[in-house]
Formats: sequence, structure tokens, C-alpha cells
Amino acid sequence: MSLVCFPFKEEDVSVVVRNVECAASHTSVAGVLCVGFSKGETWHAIESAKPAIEHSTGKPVILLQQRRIGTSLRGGKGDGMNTALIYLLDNTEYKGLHFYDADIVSFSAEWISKAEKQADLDYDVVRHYFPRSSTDAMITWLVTKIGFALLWPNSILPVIEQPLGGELYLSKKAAEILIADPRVRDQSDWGIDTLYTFVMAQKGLRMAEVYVPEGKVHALYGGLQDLRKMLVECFAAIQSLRHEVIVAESRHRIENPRPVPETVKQKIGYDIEKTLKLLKSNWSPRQKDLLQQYFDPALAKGMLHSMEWPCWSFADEDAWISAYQKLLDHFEKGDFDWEELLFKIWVARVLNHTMKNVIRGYDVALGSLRDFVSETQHKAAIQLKASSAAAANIAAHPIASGHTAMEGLSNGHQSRRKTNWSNIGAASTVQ
Ligand SMILES: Nc1nc2c(ncn2[C@@H]2O[C@H](COP(=O)(O)OP(=O)(O)O)[C@@H](O)[C@H]2O)c(=O)[nH]1
Ligand SMILES: [Mg+2]
Repeated sequence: MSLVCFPFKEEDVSVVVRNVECAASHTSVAGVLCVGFSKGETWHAIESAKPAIEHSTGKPVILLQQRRIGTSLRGGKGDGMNTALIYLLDNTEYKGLHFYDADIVSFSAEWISKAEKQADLDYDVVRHYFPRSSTDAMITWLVTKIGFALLWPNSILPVIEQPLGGELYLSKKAAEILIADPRVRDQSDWGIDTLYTFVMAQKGLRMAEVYVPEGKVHALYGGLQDLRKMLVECFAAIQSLRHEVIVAESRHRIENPRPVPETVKQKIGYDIEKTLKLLKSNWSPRQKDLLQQYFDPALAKGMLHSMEWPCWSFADEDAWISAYQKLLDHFEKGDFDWEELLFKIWVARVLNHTMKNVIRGYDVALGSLRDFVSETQHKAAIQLKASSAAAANIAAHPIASGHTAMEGLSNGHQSRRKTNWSNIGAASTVQ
């Protein structure tokens, strides 16, 4: 029997209580754990509903305030999820742990059943994935999937459908591996999903992805402004991992998707009018200097134009790859100007995707996002292959080349992150 955890901050209380009751009623579930950011309105609503749910289902509903586990970053969802991992390992009666966001209106018992069916086949991790609107998931596509494709093209990471998804099942073994990792314990903010997914791949955990055809209907954001903190924390999480290497092979199985419902196809994920203003906002002289110092001239010129009038045609796929690599090297979390530049370049990229791809219909838009990830992955894999061959060559002829074998290997390893591949991006951006 499993434990189900809902991490929560402040959400629509009727949705949260309904979800807790739904999970507690499931025959594979032995208890429901609600981990709160603080003791606010949502906490008190769960506390009031707890006796009736426990009485009707015969299962405990445990209400915990999240512990401060990370030491360096903001205490957020990461502390909440890690608090749940520790609870699972301290309470040995459960075989594994499901996580679901508390704000999901479309949550049903079927979500738990689907994950349990894969858990029966001894997968360490089961991840849910959903049909998404063509303007939704812009952090997932542009930051996480592109980052995974660039940095670890030969791992399973780029093919994981929704690597930031908060709906997943972890076996006890997976929970032990995750919480034993100091990088995971420290990631107390929105970067937690990136860290969980990365460590699952690096440790070679067996992973299944299940498809939920009705989609995830949940609380919506207004404009892209509301996603700024999440963007910064998710990018910084990838950046913190950029020198890591993955050698493990993971077993990975994925359920085929089904036709996307019309309601999802027609949904617009963000407020375009509000977003246009973001390109003109919060400029400082230092941001202009950083743009000119570190980024390609075409991107810097386009961004500076958008101070006057919103424009985005310069922010195409190649420009994003090139900027992404500069950001990996130079971005400083906590520095307002760097955060603002990351945010505005991302906003320009999202607008470019919307005006160039989304406008041509759902299938074209989704196809362009998938192609962007797979082409990035392929180019990065080719680059990696070339630099490994060069490193092997240097190692085989250390005297003739003037390098020791050790130098050759380490240079090869370092250089594959930059060099030619970043030049490919830069060249096509300027054209
Ligand atoms: N415990 C805890 N839960 C959080 C925190 N921040 C967000 N959540 C919950 O995490 C889930 C996902 O957050 P949400 O804002 O819906 O993110 P989104 O669906 O990715 O846009 C929801 O259930 C939130 O209530 C936090 O700091 N601590
Ligand atoms: Mg949500």
C-alpha cells in the first residue's frame, strides 16, 4: 500500500479537500500526507475535513508543515517534497509515495491506479504526462527540455515528456536515493522537479511514463510575469548541474499519447497583451552592458529595439540556443539584472514561438517544439561524439600533441560543453 502526498501552499480549499478524500478512498492507498508551506487557510480547511475523511475511509490523513531542509536557497516546494520523502522513509508501512499537486481540478482515482499498475512491474519511478496547450509549459520546453538536450543528449533526460511534472510515484528505493543526495536536499525551491528528474537519470532508475488523456486542469497563472520566479529557479537548477556527467543507462517505458482534446488545443496559455509590456519594463544601463558584452549582436540589437516597441522576430530557435549557452556560463541567480535579462530573452522567445508557430495551428506548434528539442539533442550528441574522438586522439598521442593523457581527457570533457556547437548557434543567428 502506498502513501499519497499533496504539497500545498494556498489553493482553492474545496479542490484540495476533494482531492485528499479521493486519494484516501483508493484501495491501493494506506494514508494521505498533506505537506503545507504554512498554517494558512488551506491548512485549516484540511484540518477541519480530516476527521470525516479518516472516519469514512479508515485511512489516516497526516498534516505536516514543511521542514527547512535546504540550507542555501529559498524554502519552497522543494522543502515540501523532501519533507514527504523523509516521512515516507521514517514510516516503514508504505511501499512507495505518490505526489500530486493539490490544485488539480481533474484529479481522479484513475491517476493513482495508472501509477500503481506500473509500480506493480517494479518501476522505481512512474511519471504522469498530459496533453498540453501549445502556449503552455514554456519553462519545460525552453529551459528544461532544451537544457537536458544540450547538456546530456545521450541520456534519457531529453525524451522525458514532462520533466517538471509534479505528478509522480516513487518507490521506497527511489525515495532513498533522492533524499540521500545532498544536491536534492539543498534544492528547496521550484528547482526540485529538475533535481529529482536529473538524479533519477543519473542513478539509472527504472522509469515509466503514463498518459492521462483528460489533461491536468489546475489553477492558472495570469501573464508570464507570474512565472518569473519559477523560470529563474528552474534555469538556475540546470545551471548548477551543467558540469555533471551521466553514464548510467535507465530503463524507460512510455505509454503512447492519444488525440488531444479540443479544449486543450484551443486554450491560450498566457495573456499576450500583458506580456508585450514585459519587454519594455525594468531596463537598467547594466542590462544593456551585459547584453552587449556577452550575447550575439543580433540578439542584443533585437532586445534593445524591444525597449522601444515590442519585437520578437530575432528570438528564433538558434538565437535561444546561443543565448542559453551564454546564460549557462554567466548567469548569476540573485543578481536582478541577470534575472531580468534571462526573463526578457525568454519572453521574447515565447512570443516568437507564439507568433511564428502557434499561429499556424496546434499540430504545427507542438511539432516545432518537439523538433526544436530533438534537433538540439542531435547536434549536441554529434558535438559530443566529435570532442570525445578528439580527446581519445590526444590521449593516444600525448607526446606528439604536447598534452598528457590526463590533460587531453579533461580538456576534451570541458570543451564539449562549448566550442563549435555554440559557434553553430552564433553563426546562424547573425545571418
Ligand atoms: N509545501 C509546499 N507546496 C507548495 C509550495 N509552492 C507551491 N506548492 C504547491 O505545489 C503544487 C504546484 O504548485 P503550482 O503553483 O500549482 O505550480 P504549477 O502547477 O506548476 O503552476 C501546488 O499544490 C501548490 O500548492 C511550497 O512552497 N511548499
Ligand atoms: Mg498548478
